[in-house]
Amino acid sequence: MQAVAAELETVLDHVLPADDVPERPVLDAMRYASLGGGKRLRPFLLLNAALLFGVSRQAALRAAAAVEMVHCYSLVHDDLPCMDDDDLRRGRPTCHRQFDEATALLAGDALLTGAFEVLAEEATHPDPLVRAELVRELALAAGGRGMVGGQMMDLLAPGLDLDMAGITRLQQMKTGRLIRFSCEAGAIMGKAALAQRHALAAYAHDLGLAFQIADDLLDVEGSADQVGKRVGKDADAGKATFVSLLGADGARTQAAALADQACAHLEPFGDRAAALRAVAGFVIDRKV
Ligand code: GRG
Repeated sequence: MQAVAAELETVLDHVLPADDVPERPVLDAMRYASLGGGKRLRPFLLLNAALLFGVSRQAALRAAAAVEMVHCYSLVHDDLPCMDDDDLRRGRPTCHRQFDEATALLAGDALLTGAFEVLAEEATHPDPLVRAELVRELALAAGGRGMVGGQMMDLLAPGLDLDMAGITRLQQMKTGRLIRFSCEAGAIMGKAALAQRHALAAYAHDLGLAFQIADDLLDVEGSADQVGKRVGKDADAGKATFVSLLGADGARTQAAALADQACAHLEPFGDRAAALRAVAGFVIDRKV
């Protein structure tokens, strides 16, 4: 993952504008929010899924940069005073703390739109139909029926009294859809057979839920120093989570079962999917 993170850094540095122009603060804020931090899980998934189908590494890294730009936008907006109102992200001041609220809002907007610019460029894929499908699928994953819809449910959650089915739906939209896009994008770029794409989508579905359960556990059991962001947020906000419904041990057992199930979906790819299998273990054992 560190090796992918280093490669991604170079691509992000290249695609993110850095001009000495009057509007420079927003460009600086975009770079601040997306360079030099994060686990780069989604880029790792995208790259390794793409490599299964012989996609060029450079092209896959561009699509990986696009998905990370959307992820970083979501973190910037999620941290704003009108959302979670957080001061710490990736172990550093949040974007609106480092700059100001308006600049952070605009930086998030520009990261989101910039992601589609990157996907639409020929260097990402020679086939315009593939580029169009990447754009459409990322829009679906990030929009009102995906991440944004999940975030809306999350804001409403303290008043919703969600059960397991409700929390699962919320999390699948809020974090799961972007993870699923990351895995499916590799199949789209490699023009994979539908069955192979479905196998990756099923893997991503289970991995995304395992990832979210681990996130809920870190929110309860981790420290801000360790995780790089404020913890205890869900309990403070009175939100039901996988941990509040299943208990910490029950949540750990469920995350492990989901990680195993995720790996089982990779069976058609044999040993070539070793990196994707390994990341399922990382996702549930992670400390950040
Ligand atoms: C504001 C439109 C909008 C959406 C925000 C994804 C999201 C929706 C908010 C993030 C808040 C959050 C802590 C969600 C829990 C799971 C999650 C996405 C954690 C952060 O992702 P990581 O752990 O972060 O991959 P790094 O920093 O490693 O990239």
